[in-house]
Amino acid sequence: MNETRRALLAALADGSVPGPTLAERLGVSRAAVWKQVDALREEGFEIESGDDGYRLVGVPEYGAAALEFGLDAPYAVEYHDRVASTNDCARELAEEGASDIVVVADEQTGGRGRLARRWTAPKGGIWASLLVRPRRPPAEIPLYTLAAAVAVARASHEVGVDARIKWPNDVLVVDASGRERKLAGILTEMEGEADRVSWLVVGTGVNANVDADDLPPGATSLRAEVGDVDRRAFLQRMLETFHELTSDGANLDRILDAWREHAATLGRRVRVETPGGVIEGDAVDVQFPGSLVVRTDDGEERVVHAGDCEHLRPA
Ligand code: BT5
Repeated sequence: MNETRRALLAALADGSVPGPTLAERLGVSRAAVWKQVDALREEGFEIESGDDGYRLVGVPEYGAAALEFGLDAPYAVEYHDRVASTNDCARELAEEGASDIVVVADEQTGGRGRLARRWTAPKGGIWASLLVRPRRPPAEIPLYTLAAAVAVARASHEVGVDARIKWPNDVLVVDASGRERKLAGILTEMEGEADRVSWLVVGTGVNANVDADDLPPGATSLRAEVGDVDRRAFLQRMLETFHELTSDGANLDRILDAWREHAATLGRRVRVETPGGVIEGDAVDVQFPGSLVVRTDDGEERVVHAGDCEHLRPA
């Protein structure tokens, strides 16, 4: 969105404003104000013009301008109806030098999971990849992935879905019989040198307003759990939580506390496939920078940095 349009929306957020006042505040001509009002109407904003000036009466359901409007986090939005993978778009933007931008799509035709797995991403989901450049060493990046999982869990709670996190970053819904279904997944990609990240892309996929039948077996959606949600509000909430947990100067340890609050894995018997072999035992904690602590049957505590985790029934 261009700066004038953004400023215009911000000015209209508080109520009616006469055209001349808008022109003055924005430092543009009255004709330029009309032009931007027209452009906003075309994007789906409902703006009435009456005796007391212009008034914003409706915000579009989804899209770049809708997502940026009222977002309490310093991210710009790039929106596509359909794209291969929002992570690929965000990587391209990274290579062009961009930052603090989230690429959002209604549908992905080549969605990616971790380790070259496929991610099914039909229309109606929340498919979003945030590009940031944290001034942190690459070793701390797992914390950012955990923060994204916390962001999904919190936004889910707000729409009435008791979502829990499976280490490191699958978001699940557990039913009364203990069966787990995957609601969301996160794919983090980065480039950097040993002591500093150059760019980081956190790609989050949430099965939002999607039929469970259109997803792989073992998946669920917000629609299946509670009915359709306001994707704009949900994604804004996610971005705000992520920013709050990771903004520069923030104490990154609190990400771990927030993660523990929503964890499904802690206290469970787990089997983790790591690059170095399989580890089985009880998951006792998560520790900086996002590693899982597993107590094996011989009483030893193993610290697992990466791997695929399976929840087992209690031994
Ligand atoms: C993940 O991988 O869970 C990471 C998914 C990240 C998706 C987002 S969407 C926005 C951004 N753009 C992208 O291209 N990707 C990111 P992983 O832990 O490897 O899980 C992948 C596995 O989950 C697959 O092998 C399937 O078994 C299952 N799966 C695929 N699509 C799913 C879906 N929509 N919901 C639930 N499970 C799914």
